[in-house]
Amino acid sequence: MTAPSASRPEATSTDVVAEAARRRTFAVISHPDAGKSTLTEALALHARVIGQAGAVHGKAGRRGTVSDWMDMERARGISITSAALQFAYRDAVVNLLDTPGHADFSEDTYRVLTAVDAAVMLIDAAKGLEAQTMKLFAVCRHRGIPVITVVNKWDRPGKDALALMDEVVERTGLTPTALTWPVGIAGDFRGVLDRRDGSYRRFTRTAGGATVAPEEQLSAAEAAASEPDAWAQAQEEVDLLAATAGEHDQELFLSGVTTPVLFASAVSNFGVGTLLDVLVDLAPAPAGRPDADGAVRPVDAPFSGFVFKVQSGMDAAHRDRLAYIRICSGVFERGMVVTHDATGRPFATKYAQQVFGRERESIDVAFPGDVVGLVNASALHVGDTLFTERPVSFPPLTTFAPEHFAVVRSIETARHKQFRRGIEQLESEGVVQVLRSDRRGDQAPVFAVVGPMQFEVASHRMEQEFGAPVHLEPLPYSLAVRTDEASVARITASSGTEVLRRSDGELLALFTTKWVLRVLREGKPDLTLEPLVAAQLG
Ligand SMILES: Nc1nc2c(ncn2[C@@H]2O[C@H](COP(=O)(O)OP(=O)(O)OP(=O)(O)O)[C@@H](O)[C@H]2O)c(=O)[nH]1
Ligand SMILES: [Mg+2]
Repeated sequence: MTAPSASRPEATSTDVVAEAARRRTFAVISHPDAGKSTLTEALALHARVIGQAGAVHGKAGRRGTVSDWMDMERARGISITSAALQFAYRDAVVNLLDTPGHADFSEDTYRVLTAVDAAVMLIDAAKGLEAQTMKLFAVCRHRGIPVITVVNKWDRPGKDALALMDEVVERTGLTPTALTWPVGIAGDFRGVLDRRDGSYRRFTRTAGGATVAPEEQLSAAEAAASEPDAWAQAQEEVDLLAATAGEHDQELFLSGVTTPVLFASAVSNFGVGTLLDVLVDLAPAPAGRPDADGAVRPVDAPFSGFVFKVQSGMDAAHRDRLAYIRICSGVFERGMVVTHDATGRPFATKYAQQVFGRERESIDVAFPGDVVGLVNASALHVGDTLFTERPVSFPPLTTFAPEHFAVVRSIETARHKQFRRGIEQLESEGVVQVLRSDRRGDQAPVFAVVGPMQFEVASHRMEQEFGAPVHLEPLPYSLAVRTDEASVARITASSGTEVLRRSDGELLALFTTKWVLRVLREGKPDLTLEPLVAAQLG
């Protein structure tokens, strides 16, 4: 911790523990389009930090959610990059990260999942479990992240609620423990039966779902009188459920055996208040974090945190760059000097900000679980650790193996400086990986990405943000493996291959097909041809 100063007394260890205990840091995740950004906004609305949700929801005309701030996101109605929102609710401090659902941006989602203590998984009531849903459940299991499941869009015709629960059990292996149960079939959402006390929470629609939907709590007898059929059906289903699904058990939830389930309609703000309360009541507070050697740094250890995301272009007027830090231990005080593990150098944290979508304001103090933005911290890269006193390095973040490659050239040769700067920035944010070789030269580096939509984002940002319009020429490669200098000449002697150097120094051999790679491996078994990462989400 920093030395006590007259103006800002040092927080005691008890403060840190108590402050950490108030934090709830979680990601909202799902297959594309299940309603993450809409739910994010609805949660902020319920916490009364925004006055009105995006008025007109619906892809074409909606007014953009707070977390989808990029012009491309607003134009297309999808999330391209994750967004952080911090706000207070009840006695808690909520750090919410809205992630992009599209597989092409899954590396961003994956990084966010390294920085949270829990996840809210959305399932579209009409679609059930989809491809990305399955991958994300697997990532959460692998990382030991407890998941709260929300069946969303219950205001629209969809699947049967019991069938959805069966799907969860059969396909994820998790036991769903429904905390609420819908009253009214999908498409006729009247309210929920709260399984915790047997009461009925009746929702009232508001115009366009723009404001908090009033909720009344009725007893079972009152519910039976007011909605005889729908209530009876909900009761019947809940009885059936009791036979198969378990009750909530905090230990089993935290250890990833069960997932509490809630029913909601984010667009109408139904069930959102209950979710917020469940997050505060059940989601885990920050705990000590294992370092790269597996030793746990407890929350009351001296300050530590790591960078899980870098983003620029949030503020068109200032063109600044924000490094998002997840605080793991200790007290963060703006202005404190910390050590940057990658360089061993001191790093001054003069410009620290609390983030709310694209809005930001200066923050003076932060605690474990908090996400803090450091402005123009150009030395910081994704995965870097910052600490005070006792040194620590948290595990490096996995870089995904690219599967699409394109040569990038500046359309206007006079704008070479802007071209270089843009490429450097996109690379440092991890929007694309950049590969180079002597043969191709510095004017024509190669963008390497997990999914082709990353090309569109990169090309759009090169033009809009850096004033360097580019032309992308796709290359025929579809996979990359790690190699070494000694193998290069013999690899490139085969057709359908090329070796380039990534800016982190790694040599990557690219192949048109896995057959080309296999033939080479079999013919020349002594070559270094190693997978870049063991497994990936995407
Ligand atoms: N009917 C209905 N529509 C919803 C609900 N929640 C979200 N939507 C709509 O579904 C569409 C997608 O919503 P988003 O919140 O952008 O979905 P997302 O999961 O953030 O999408 P990506 O970030 O691109 O993966 C929008 O048109 C929303 O208005 C809901 O509860 N009911
Ligand atoms: Mg979104």
